[in-house]
Amino acid sequence: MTDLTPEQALSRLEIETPSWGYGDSGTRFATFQQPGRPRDVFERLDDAAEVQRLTGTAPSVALHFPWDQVDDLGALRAHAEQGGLRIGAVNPNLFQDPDYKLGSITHPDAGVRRKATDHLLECLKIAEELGSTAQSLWFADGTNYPGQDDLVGRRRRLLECLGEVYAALPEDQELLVEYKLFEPAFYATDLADWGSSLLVCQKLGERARVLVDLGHHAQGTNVEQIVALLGEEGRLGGFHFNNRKYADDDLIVGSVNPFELFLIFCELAGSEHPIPRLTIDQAHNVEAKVEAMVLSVVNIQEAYAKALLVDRDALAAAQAAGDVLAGHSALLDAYRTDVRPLCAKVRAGLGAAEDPVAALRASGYVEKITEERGATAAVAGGWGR
Ligand code: RM4
Ligand code: MN
Ligand code: MN
Repeated sequence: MTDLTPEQALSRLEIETPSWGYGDSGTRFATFQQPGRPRDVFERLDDAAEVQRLTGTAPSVALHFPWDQVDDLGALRAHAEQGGLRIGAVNPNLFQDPDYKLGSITHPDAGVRRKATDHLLECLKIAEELGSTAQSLWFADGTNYPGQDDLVGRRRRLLECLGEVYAALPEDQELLVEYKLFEPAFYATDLADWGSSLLVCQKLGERARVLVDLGHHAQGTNVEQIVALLGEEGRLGGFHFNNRKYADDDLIVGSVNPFELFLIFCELAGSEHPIPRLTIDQAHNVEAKVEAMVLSVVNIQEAYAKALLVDRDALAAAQAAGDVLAGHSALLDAYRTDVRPLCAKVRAGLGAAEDPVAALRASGYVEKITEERGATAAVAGGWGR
């Protein structure tokens, strides 16, 4: 738990935004291109820099490879730094190449596993060049039918490949291992839950930790309890923030279930461990992308602000006395506080906007990028670009 005042703690909050959250994304059915959408990773960084300018709390950008591949990584890094940004986690993409139809690091064919492992190894080098300190791994690997492949065999292949990657992991990088209940595989996902990721991390070593994506659980799962347990084990590597109603909906964080977000931050704010890497992982399919990102950052700021206001002494006293509803009230009192003035003050202190959404709308930024980058293209594009 922090000794800082809520204002000081809030000023230090850092959210990583995802390059792929600025580019095109779609559903299984369609991708609707937006006017002013970035045409390449440099323009995605420009949008991220605008989000940082408005919020003061989004100083790093997670990248996805090969979506964000460029010939000159040095130029990419310099472009980020010119925009006041750092490169955040590197996310290797092992789910779009046709070779990965039946899996990547779990694939029954050793040649495909080699190719997948080589991409992971290449991403270690990419991260070094970009000054990134994390590999954020999500695997689409899984099977659709009972009998399609051997479950134990797949597990062994996964561990063998990740063992090779971990052995090559530079000292200043960590490995974040994400899990997801289902999709794209529907019968058995190889890393389906926090337990299967945690076991992998424990086998690999101390710099391997679990990444929690809020949209990757069964309905009703108590995510804040997962956060508490992983934190206690020292294995909470970070988050992919978003919100969901049904599955991995990738909606704006805090839009559907702000109370869950608050409870997650209560665990983080009350923990003895430092706040882990906080990344947004969203797909803005129909909403304005830059504004959606700004709103996401603001929602996270507000959830954290409320969590920092929890009267911890009152909470502990109520819990020790077995006073169920006094403990519950300690949380509700904080949750019901209007923290918008506090967040506005903190942002102003950071040189950002008191009201970032209003400031974005007034700034003409979206009109400017629409003018520069062109309006909607006629042909629908792919994901992440
Ligand atoms: C997955 C998962 C990954 C993200 C991709 C785009 O569902 O959340 O973290 O990189 O989507
Ligand atoms: Mn994710
Ligand atoms: Mn996801």
